[in-house]
Amino acid sequence: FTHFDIDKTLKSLGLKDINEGTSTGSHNFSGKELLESYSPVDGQLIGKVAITTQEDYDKVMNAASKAFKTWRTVPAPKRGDIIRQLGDKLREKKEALGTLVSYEMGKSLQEGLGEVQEMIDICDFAVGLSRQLHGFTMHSERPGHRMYEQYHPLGVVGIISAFNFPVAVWAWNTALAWVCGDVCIWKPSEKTPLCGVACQNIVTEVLSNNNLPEGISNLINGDYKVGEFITKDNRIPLISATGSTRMGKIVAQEVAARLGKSLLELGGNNAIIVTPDADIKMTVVGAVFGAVGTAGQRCTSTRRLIIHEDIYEKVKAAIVDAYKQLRIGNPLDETNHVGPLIDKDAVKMYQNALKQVVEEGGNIVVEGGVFSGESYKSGCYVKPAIAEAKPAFKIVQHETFAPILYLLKYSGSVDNAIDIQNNVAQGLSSAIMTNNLREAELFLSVQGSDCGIANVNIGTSGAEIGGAFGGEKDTGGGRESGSDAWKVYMRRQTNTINYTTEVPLAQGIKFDL
Ligand code: UN1
Repeated sequence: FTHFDIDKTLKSLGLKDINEGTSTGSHNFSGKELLESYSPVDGQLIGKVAITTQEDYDKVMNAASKAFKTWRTVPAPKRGDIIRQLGDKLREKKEALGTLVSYEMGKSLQEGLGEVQEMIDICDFAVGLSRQLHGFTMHSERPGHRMYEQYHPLGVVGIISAFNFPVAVWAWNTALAWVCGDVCIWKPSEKTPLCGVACQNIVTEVLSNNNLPEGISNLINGDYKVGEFITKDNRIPLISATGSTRMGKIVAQEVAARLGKSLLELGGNNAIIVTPDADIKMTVVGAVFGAVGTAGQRCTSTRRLIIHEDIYEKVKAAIVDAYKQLRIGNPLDETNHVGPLIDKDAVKMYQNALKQVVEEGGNIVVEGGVFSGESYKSGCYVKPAIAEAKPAFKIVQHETFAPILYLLKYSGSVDNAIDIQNNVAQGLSSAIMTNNLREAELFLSVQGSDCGIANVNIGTSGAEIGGAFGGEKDTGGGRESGSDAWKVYMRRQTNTINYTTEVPLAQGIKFDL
């Protein structure tokens, strides 16, 4: 493909040539152990990033703590203006950053650009929010007293993010944390470290243009051992972690052991219920994009279709037909729908899941497989597959980060489909396809979906930033992004002020001295 020049992209994002080693943003840790980043697109080494040592971390933490003392005194709307500038910079860099996301992570260029758009959107949201960090006032029971609550910045916020959204998840967290007056330390996935450095470079430029301390934004790199620097550090009141349920359970325990707060956004096992009143055309678009978009590596990817028996064969035929039109290949080629999986371990997990569903009695209706040959030489390109399965299969209960869609059949009323849908450990995203108002409302009611996201007549993936994003049960319970998700990044203080010359006690207690 000719329209894509990796060197130009890397340069415009401030990333140096391969082999030179890349500094951790503005902190130059050269001469250290290096993390290598290989593209799943073509298997090439893209760059190397220094792994953060304990000594480096101490420096980062000191810079962050110091920067917090300055940043928290900047009025929130002024902090919002810095985020506005970040949004402007991201608009400028959208093409380059979207291209890097696509090349380092493997999602289609459209989706890479879409991810940068999500960053821009959350910046815009945060700018408005910077004038709306509201608390309540309440009436005191005591005469001459005023009561109100206010929100103060928390301090240093730790962010752990996953490879599948290598830049947007950072932005969802930082844009809010920064307008709230916090400073951030980010550990991106060790599978997408260059995206991390690119973002750090962008924000460092904005901070330096405004003479602000660079410790407002910090980047550390490495695997879970580097993650432990922040999860176990009691100077960090909040850890926001996105990734697998396995990772989240470890992080939650480490953070809880020191009574820190955690915001967890973990695995999903998202289903679309297709009722006899569904619009089949809409169902196909929602389900196919949900299942194969980002090669099935979104935490909101559609994993299960729960279809009523009366329309089961019809829906199955339409979906199988749509799969025939999918083009799998280089994600930077815009005619392709689906790019590679992140790495060869992910390919193994995909293969194991397909083996397991057959062993448990499932029936493959769209055959999987790994592509080989020159255009697929990274070994990470797989065929999106579909299997007919039973809700209770172990593999159907499990989140496999790959384009595998399970077809499940239900009979009777929509309650039965809702039961199947809810009967998994995860609770992130869910959807119903129906033109029947009663079914739709039931699905959204207290007896309906138990997920953090429940949609009608759209799929499970592709949430907008304006809503709170996250889910229940094994998904971890956290909410990021829009609505009032900002509150977790601040500490609430209740204030009572007495403007009389008496000191009456609450609850009418007499205490005469
Ligand atoms: C994720 O997969 O980690 O709703 C988040 C969506 C995206 C976010 C996915 N906006 O699919």
